[in-house]
Amino acid sequence: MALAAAVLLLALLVGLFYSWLRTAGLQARLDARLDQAMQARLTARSGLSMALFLLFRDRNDSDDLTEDWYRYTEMTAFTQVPVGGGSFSVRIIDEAGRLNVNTAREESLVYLFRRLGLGITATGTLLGEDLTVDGPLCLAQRILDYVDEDDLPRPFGAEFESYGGRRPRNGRLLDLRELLDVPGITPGLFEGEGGRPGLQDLLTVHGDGLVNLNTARREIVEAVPGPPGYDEERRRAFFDTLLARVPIRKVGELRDFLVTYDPRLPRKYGEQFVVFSTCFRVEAVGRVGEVERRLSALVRRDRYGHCRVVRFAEVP
Ligand SMILES: [Ca+2]
Ligand SMILES: [Ca+2]
Repeated sequence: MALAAAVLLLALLVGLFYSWLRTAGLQARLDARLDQAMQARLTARSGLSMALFLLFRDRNDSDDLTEDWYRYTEMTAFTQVPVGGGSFSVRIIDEAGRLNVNTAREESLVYLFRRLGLGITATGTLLGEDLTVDGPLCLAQRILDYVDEDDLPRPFGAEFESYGGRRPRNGRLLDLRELLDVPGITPGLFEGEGGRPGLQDLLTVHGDGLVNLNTARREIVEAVPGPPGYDEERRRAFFDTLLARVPIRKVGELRDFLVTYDPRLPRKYGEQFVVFSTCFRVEAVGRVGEVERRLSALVRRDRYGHCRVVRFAEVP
């Protein structure tokens, strides 16, 4: 009897021991993963430090895509920078190379969306309307209704009654991802799909609304209202000549070009552009083993190169 009890007890102990071993192994794996996550986070921060250093070192009067801050960070997409047991890649995005959705005019958004073929055409019955009529116009008007303070929908727009209990922002956006609340704006439309850029590649909510000619893509430069009175052919010739001069190093150089090209061009047209930027977004990815951590930081830089991180977020 005593022997049987001892055998049973031994079997129980062995069982418990193996169970403990399994739990301990799992815990060790969890600890290792947490440790890797922490390292990946710190590695991403190294990417941010590199970006801040490059922006700080860049102290001339203009910003363009041939400069170190852009070239060196773009290279990390192909060749990651090793740090400790991991590596990072980092991007610096000039917010002045995009249209500011808080200040943009309807004609600018419509032009841009038409030019790039962005519109709500795949979700034809989302609001019970035929949205295949003019997707780019619908998209622009819905965005503008979301931002403007009133509750009066534009002909193809959407206000309170289209939000099903939620509300449009009816004010300046603080984060571009708020646009995902607008009916019809899908993650694909926001992030880009089918070889087309997404809203996140074209729009911003930061800055004063002036567009940096040196860093904006051609469609965005063309979307800035004007030059007034130009037909399509004349516009094309104008932008061909203007953009062939990029990078423009001084704002005076831009003014001189415009006056020489067409003395009748209103001064106000040229005043919508800049060649120097003060607001950048840094996106860094740290990788350790299989674990990846992302961060996004909004950086303001003054004329002397001093950089300030005004927003910082870990991207889930
Ligand atoms: Ca510069
Ligand atoms: Ca509104």
